[in-house]
Amino acid sequence: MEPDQTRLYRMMLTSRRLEEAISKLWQEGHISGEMHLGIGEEGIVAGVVDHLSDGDAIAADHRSTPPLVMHGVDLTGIVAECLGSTAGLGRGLGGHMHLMSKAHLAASSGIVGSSGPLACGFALAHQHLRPDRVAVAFFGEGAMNQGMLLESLNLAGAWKLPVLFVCKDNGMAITTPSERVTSGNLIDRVRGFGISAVEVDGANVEEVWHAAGESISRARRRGGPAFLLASCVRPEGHFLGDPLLRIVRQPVAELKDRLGPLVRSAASTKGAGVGGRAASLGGIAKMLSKAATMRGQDPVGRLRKRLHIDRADLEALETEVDLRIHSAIETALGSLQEAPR
Ligand SMILES: Cc1ncc(C[n+]2csc(CCOP(=O)(O)OP(=O)(O)O)c2C)c(N)n1
Repeated sequence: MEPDQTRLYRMMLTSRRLEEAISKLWQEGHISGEMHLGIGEEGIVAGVVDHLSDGDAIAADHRSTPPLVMHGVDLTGIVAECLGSTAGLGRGLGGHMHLMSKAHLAASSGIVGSSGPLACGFALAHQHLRPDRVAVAFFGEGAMNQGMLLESLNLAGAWKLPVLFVCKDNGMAITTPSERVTSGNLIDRVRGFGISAVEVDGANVEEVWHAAGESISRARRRGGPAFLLASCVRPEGHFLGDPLLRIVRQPVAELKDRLGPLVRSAASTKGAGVGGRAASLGGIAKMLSKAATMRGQDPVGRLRKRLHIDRADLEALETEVDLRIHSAIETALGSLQEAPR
């Protein structure tokens, strides 16, 4: 069986356009605090969520907008929650890192690794109450070094819980390259728990779709948990306003005020030795060049090029998505006036 490319594209584009609109609201000062986007992860999320239906559960991380959007949660409720409006999914109390919808069995948390135990809880309930339903946990590769996630893998394996663990691997946990803090190989680590583990190109939604489909249908047949390691790149860095990316995009303007402190710290006799400082600067340079090469890996753009669809139908689809997003943003902003906190 092959995926419905147009449906996947609609899911991914809706999430992308909504997050772009949320990014604009953040830049304009409508949203306070940090803002983590899932831009760049849409191929992974769509390839998994397309297999879910009513009664299946989602446990998401701090980048929870894409899974909730693609699982059919109300767009206005999501935006309103980001804005802190009482019309939000959690009455504006949780913000973007704590999006949830009881009706969709979807919840998220900013505590790194917590989607593991949350998904296991959903899956344990499924085993007792909804035997053919599954739970999906989304998390970054940084979470793979969190105790609670490893405990979840262990229990899921021991109890044959119907969970799909989806690790979105961008190789970086804020500014820590994951390879520096991760021992061994993640696929081997997970197989050590007796769980089937597969590696996929997360920018190729069809590849994710096939791998996720197999794992999810096995879990539905009581075949136990599975793990997907899906690579991705995130063009907006860790959060909006990421200083490393600002330097890549506007080196002259951004380095103007930073050059002095950088030179002073390099010349200082205190702190790490010359070798240690050179290694840190090398690490930063590596991160910058990685950020600069992110553009060719866009899952949405890659799928658009492969779509078998008439030009007019594609334009109609994109216009429809834009109108939907526009309406959600306007309604969410309007809710601030109607019921201010
Ligand atoms: C338990 C816990 N420790 C630390 C943090 C701070 N923190 C927020 S995001 C993040 C990095 C997570 O990296 P990863 O899991 O790879 O996800 P990514 O942000 O790259 O998507 C950290 C350390 C946190 N929120 N929770």
